[in-house]
Amino acid sequence: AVLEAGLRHAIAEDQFLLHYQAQIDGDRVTGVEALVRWQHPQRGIVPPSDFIPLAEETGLILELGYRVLETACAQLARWAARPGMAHLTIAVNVSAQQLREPGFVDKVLNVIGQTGARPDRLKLELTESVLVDNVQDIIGKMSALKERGVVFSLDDFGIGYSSLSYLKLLPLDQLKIDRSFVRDVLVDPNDAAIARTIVTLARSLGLGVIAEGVETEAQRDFLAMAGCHAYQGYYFCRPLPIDGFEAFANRYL
Ligand code: G
Ligand code: G
Ligand code: NA
Ligand code: MN
Repeated sequence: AVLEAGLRHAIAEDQFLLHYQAQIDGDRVTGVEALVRWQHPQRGIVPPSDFIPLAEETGLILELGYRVLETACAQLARWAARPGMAHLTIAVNVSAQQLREPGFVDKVLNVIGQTGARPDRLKLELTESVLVDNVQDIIGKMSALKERGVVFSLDDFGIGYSSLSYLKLLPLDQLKIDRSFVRDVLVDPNDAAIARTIVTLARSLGLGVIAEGVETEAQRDFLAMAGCHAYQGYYFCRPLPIDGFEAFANRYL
C-alpha cells in the first residue's frame, strides 16, 4: 500500500520520463521504442521492472500508459517539424488492461489529435497476453486505429501461449522476435530454427519482422541471412534519453 501510494504520487508529480531505443532497418534508423523510467527524487532512475508489475496490479498502468502515450506523441509532433527526423516512428508498449478499456480507441485518437502527431508514425506494441481477452473486441479496436494509420507490432513473439490461428485474425503489421531467441541464436540450433521460422512465418503472412536484443554483429549477420533486416538492441544503441538518441541518429549513417 505504501508502494502504491508512492507510485500514485509519482504519477501526480509527473516523475516519469521516456528513454528511446533505436530501431534499425537495413542501415537506416527508422524509429525508436519508448521505454518508461521513473525519475525518483531519492532513488534516481528506477527501471520499469521495479514498478510496471505494481502498476499493473493496482490499475495505475492505465494512467501511466496514457502519460507515456502523450509524451511519445508530443515527441512525434516535434520530430514532424524537423527535416531528417520526420520519418521516425515511436513504438509504445500497451498493456492488455489499456486495450481492454472501453474508451481506448478514443483516448489514443484524442492524444494523436491534441499533440498533432502523425498517426502512421505511432506503433503500438502488444503482447500475446491481450489474447486472453475477447479477441473480437481487440480486433475491432485495432482495426479502428489501423484505419487512421496507427501501426501494430506483436512484442515478445514466440514466448506467449497464443495459438497461431490468431495471427491471421489480428490486423498486425509486424512480429517482434523475442530476445530470448536472439541471445543464443549462434550457439543454440533450436533458437536458430525458431528465429528462422518466425521470419518465414512473418513473410508468409505479409507481416514485417524485427528482432530485439541484438547485441553483436554476428547475431545481426545471422538474422540478415535469415531474411530479417530490422533490429533493435545494444549492438546498435542502448535505450537513451531523447538527447542521446538524437545524437545517435544524427551520427548514424
Ligand atoms: O527498458 P527495460 O528493458 O527495462 O524494460 C523492461 C520492460 O518494461 C519491458 O518488458 C517493457 O516492455 C516494459 N515497459 C517499458 N516501458 C513501458 C511502458 O510504457 N508501458 C508498459 N506497459 N510496459 C513498458
Ligand atoms: O520486449 P520489451 O518491451 O520488454 O523489450 C524492451 C526491453 O529489452 C528493455 O528492457 C530494454 O532495455 C531491453 N533491451 C533492449 N536491447 C537489449 C539488448 O540488446 N539486450 C538485452 N539483454 N536487453 C535489451
Ligand atoms: Na516492447
Ligand atoms: Mn519485447
